[in-house]
Amino acid sequence: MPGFSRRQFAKILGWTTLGLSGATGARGADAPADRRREITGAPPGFPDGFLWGTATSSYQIEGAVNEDGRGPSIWDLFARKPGAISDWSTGEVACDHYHRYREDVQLMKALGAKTYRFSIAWPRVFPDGTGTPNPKGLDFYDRLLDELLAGGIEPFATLYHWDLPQALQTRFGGWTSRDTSKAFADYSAYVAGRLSDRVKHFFTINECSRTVSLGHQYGSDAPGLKLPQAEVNQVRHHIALGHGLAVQAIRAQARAGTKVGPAENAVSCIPAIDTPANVRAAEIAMRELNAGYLTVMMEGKYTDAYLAQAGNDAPKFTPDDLRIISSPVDFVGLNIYMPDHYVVAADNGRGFTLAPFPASFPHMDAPWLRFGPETMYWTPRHVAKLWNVKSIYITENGTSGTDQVAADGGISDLDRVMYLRNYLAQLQRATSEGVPVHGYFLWSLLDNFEWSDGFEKRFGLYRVDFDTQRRTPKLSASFYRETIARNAVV
Ligand code: GCO
Repeated sequence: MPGFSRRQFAKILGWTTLGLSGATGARGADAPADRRREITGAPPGFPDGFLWGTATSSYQIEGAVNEDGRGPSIWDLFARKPGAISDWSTGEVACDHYHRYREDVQLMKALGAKTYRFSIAWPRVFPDGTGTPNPKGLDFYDRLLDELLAGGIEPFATLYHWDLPQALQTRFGGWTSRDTSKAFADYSAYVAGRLSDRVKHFFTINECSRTVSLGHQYGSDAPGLKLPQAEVNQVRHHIALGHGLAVQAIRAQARAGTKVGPAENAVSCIPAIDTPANVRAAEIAMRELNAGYLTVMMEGKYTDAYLAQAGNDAPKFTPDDLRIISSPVDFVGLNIYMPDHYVVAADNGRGFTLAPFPASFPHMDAPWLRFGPETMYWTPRHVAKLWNVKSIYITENGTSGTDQVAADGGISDLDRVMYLRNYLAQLQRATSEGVPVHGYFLWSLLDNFEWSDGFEKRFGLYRVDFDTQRRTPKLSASFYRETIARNAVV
């Protein structure tokens, strides 16, 4: 290529320090941020100390549903209902992680991951939901934590990732009753008291919003209810209350320095075109459309518009409930997969309108999973700005794909690599502008039981053959290892 030095040429193509040298994987002191900028012109990557990890949840990977005194969860019963799961599977065995966790921690180490987000199965700890804890209920997590810490991987634990003890559903109607909010706080206090010697970060409830809508409104997730609107709103309130009570209970029981916050899939609102008026409109929309979740947790009140729209169906609550729900948190966890809305400023009393999606808007392997990487920039930016949040974790992000195993055994999941590269570039944009995102948990380490999609949707960096339980790294595992090693997307 006459006229260009190899380095200039690399810069034009956007190649990286590692691409130039042909090295694979090692970041080391020879690729500091300023050198990367000098060579590639790229932004300086992620902040030092950024926590890279993967995420999973108990019912989706553990299996062993009848071992060591575990009680049934609402998902055990729901998955057995004919037709509830598209391939008629259950999480009875899933990834058999309960027995293979040592191997799985090795997979995390092979990625160079610094952290891991997993969830604790409430029905292992309290098979009846409340009362006397199962003496063996935390043994598995004790072993897992020791293995993680020995491998230099920092554990982040979610207390509720939807596997409610069935006993509470039967006894109280689950989250339709505030007794479940209280039971959740008691369980959280017990777990935090026992595990906070090793777990320094707890997430209370994973995706309140999905458990409300799919579990209690549309019936496609456990417990499979289709409640009238007023009861749906009451369930939403009880779940938010459960979060707040758990925050307080953890603060009372855990060792000093333990941190706690929610892991929510906030409704994401993106300026349709990036103008100051649309950005402001997107912030207003973000606050309104999350009124029953993050907004009430952060502000301690339901917005006027939320209550007006709910009318007679508005949840019943006391001022004390709102104080509890808004107990101060140490961070906000955000599950970010797709853009929910593109927003345009409007002079309509609300301040915004939502632009309709054309049928041709791109999406990934699942119809719900729109491809809109900019949500990874705007969502944490809005959360930080609206509520002055000082610490954010991306608690989930990833995509399913139609992964195929080639004759040589390789899995060339280029669509997942493309998705991750673009979303992470937007996250890098956010952190380089000072949005306080401190870590990222890729969903997921392994292909797993994808709720009502059973094993038909695969989200893992590692393919799981569910007949043999063999794990095989996909191309995206190499991509993620490189990203972690460089602490940058280029
Ligand atoms: C959710 C859950 C995960 C899913 C993942 C992919 O957000 O639905 O937290 O359990 O498996 O999001 O759909």
